[in-house]
Amino acid sequence: MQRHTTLGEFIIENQKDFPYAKGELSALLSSIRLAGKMVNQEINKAGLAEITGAVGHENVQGEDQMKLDVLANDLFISTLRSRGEICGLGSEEMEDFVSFNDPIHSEAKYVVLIDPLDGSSNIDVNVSVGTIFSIYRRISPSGSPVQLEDFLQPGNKQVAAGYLIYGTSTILVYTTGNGVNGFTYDPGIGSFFLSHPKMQAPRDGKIYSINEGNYIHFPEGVKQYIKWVQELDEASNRPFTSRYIGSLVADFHRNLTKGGIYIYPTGTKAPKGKLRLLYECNPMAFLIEQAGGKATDGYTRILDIQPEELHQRVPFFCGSMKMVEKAEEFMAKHRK
Ligand code: P6P
Repeated sequence: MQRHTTLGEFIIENQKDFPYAKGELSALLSSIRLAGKMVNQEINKAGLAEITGAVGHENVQGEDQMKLDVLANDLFISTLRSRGEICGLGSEEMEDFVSFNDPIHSEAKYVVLIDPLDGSSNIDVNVSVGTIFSIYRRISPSGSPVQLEDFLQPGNKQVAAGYLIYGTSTILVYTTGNGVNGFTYDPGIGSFFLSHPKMQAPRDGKIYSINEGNYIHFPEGVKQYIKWVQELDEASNRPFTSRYIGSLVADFHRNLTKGGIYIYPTGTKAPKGKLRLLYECNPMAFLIEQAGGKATDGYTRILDIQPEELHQRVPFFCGSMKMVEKAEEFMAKHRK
């Protein structure tokens, strides 16, 4: 009987894709795989285990911190730390990065940036949520404590990035710069199996994802783009379809699969945009480019932006190449 390749087998078969690696990628991705299984388990029983809802205080982002946010954050930190492959970690849930300074970890070559549970406000209403991760080689001297500069690298220096989507099924999607592959979790066996090989974003599409409730706050270019997608023009498949889940990983995964564009622009409520450059936009930008799509801040390639702070926010236009290019045309035309 023909069976699918497991994630572990795939990583080993493609170990050569991870430069200078002696199994570090395997260890790193297998720790993410393990943590993903544990988070998946907690999410699936969230309603029963009194772990839904807010913990009663805000996180560094000024957002209500959900119990599962904290749990997911702790699970990823402990699992990533246990494999000894990273010297530090930055997370949406923590103001500062964590430095692993013991002799084993301080010699490790990699740092990880993570949004442990993106879209967590949706958990209580049983909507898909996700984990987003981004991996860099450290640039500070090996053996020394990790530095902020190790995390403030432009996205074009990422060595791997991916996400887990905890939805109708749990899927892990990642890239090491040699294409994008997706693995579906089989809870009965406890393994991830290759289900989406060599993912490619359709070059064009007709789904747009944006929170139109913020319309009055949008820059003129975005307003004009929304007007354009809503015009009747059969030759260009318009009006487009609006789909906005309120969970980046879910909207991104649908657009990657079917074609589409996700936009979170600046606005008076979010002067620099809402999404965080380091652990949301950069990993998603790496993935979408590897899948033939595009990601910018409306003007500049996301992966070329030089980060200045750990929780920096940027505007985000991401998805099918032709759709992002069209939105950029409106942004350029109406640029102040
Ligand atoms: P809004 C979740 O908090 C998140 O970071 C993304 O997952 C999601 O796309 C976006 O914010 C939703 O933001 O302002 O539309 O509710």
